[in-house]
Amino acid sequence: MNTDSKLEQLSRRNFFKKTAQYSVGAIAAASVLSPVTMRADDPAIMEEKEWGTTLGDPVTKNKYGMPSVYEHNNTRRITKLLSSGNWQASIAMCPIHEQEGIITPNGLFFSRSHGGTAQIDPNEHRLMIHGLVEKPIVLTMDELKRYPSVTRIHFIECPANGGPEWRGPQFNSIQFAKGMMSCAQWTGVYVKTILEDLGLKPEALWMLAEGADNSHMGRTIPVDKVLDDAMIVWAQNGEALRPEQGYPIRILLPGWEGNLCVKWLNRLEFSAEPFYAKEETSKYTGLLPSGKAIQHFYPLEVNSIITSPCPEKPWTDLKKGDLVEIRGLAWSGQGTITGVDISFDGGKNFVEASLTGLVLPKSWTNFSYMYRYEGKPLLLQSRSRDDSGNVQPTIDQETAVVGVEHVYHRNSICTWEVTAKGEVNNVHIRS
Ligand SMILES: Nc1nc2c(c(=O)[nH]1)N[C@H]1C(S)=C(S)[C@@H](COP(=O)(O)O)O[C@H]1N2
Ligand SMILES: [Mo]
Repeated sequence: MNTDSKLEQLSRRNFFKKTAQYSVGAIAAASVLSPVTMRADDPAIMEEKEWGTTLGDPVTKNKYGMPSVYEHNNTRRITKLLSSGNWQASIAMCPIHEQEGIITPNGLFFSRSHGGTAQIDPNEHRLMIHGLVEKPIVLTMDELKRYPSVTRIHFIECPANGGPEWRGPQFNSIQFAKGMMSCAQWTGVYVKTILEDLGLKPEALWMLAEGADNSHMGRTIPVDKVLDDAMIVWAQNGEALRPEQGYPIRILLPGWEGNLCVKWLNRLEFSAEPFYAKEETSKYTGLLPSGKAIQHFYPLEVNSIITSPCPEKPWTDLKKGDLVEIRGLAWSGQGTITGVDISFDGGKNFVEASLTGLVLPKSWTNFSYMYRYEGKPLLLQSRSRDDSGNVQPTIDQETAVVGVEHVYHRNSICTWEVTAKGEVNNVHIRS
């Protein structure tokens, strides 16, 4: 059998399987989609507009291009509720409801720092690599960039993303409830490549990464992860890192807690024993209902969120019978997304969404489902799975294991309540 007919058979099989599962307002995959009402007599098409009758801006206007002024609402956002009393040790949340595709524009990447955004002169900056290596070294930024480079797409997520909501919804906003994450294409060098040159001693089991910013934030990372896929990155989406992301360099631990990805990186120290930075002994652990805590849990679990509709993108303009695309993001720090299911009734029944665009390990992945709007109240959910066999848990499943004092690593299924008017609210479903 040739590949084409095999594919055809497969898709037919999926088609029948899916149509059998379809419930409320679902669209058969083979039907012709016509999401807009046909209208060929819109007079706006005939109007002569100002931008068509006068000259546009000269190319000298923006040496560094900016978004259209009409996109002024698409910004990072801050709230006093998520700052520790000052705007230096704080967080600016990513507008993930405006996200198209899987690459977050650099100016919208979420930004979290403990001591403000350092403005570093790259000529003055150095990276020291020392401890249990044969050949300790201090590198300038130019020297670092002489090592062979790699380019990879990965998300960064603060493990506290969604953390304020363990006990119940706090924000009727996707940006504040889930915007402590972003995804970018990173360019840099694998730490293992540099270590081949420097020679890692066999006793080395841990690596301390430390930043040059005011917080001098340090995190200790198991050497296995370092030798797997840890990168020192200097570029983000085709240009130098932004200051907010750690210019001139940061460490990237794909799929692991965002706080391990030390920005403004200037020291890596290899050791036999973990050298815990002071915040690591009390913070970044997982408190369990028993009173015990998990000290080491670094990879972020399988997760997903519907970005359209959401509280910021309601369905209030839709009419009964309209076709609408449900869109969202799925990601896992433990592998590649293999599928996403959508529920309209708070998790009782599910149908399968399609994954659209690039499907990459430890990266955001887009999903889509065409839905016939019925103007009825819904409890919308997405549930993702990955190729390590993980399935996104319900709130009950998650809290049964980790309780509600846990703060970090919240990955349970989110629910949007869609009202009869098409408004969207952040709600929690518990049995
Ligand atoms: N040097 C340094 N690195 C740091 C931090 C910091 O305050 N200082 N914050 C960490 C935290 S808590 C997170 S979640 C990520 C956020 O990365 P971003 O600001 O690029 O989104 O950076 C981490 N790296
Ligand atoms: Mo964080």
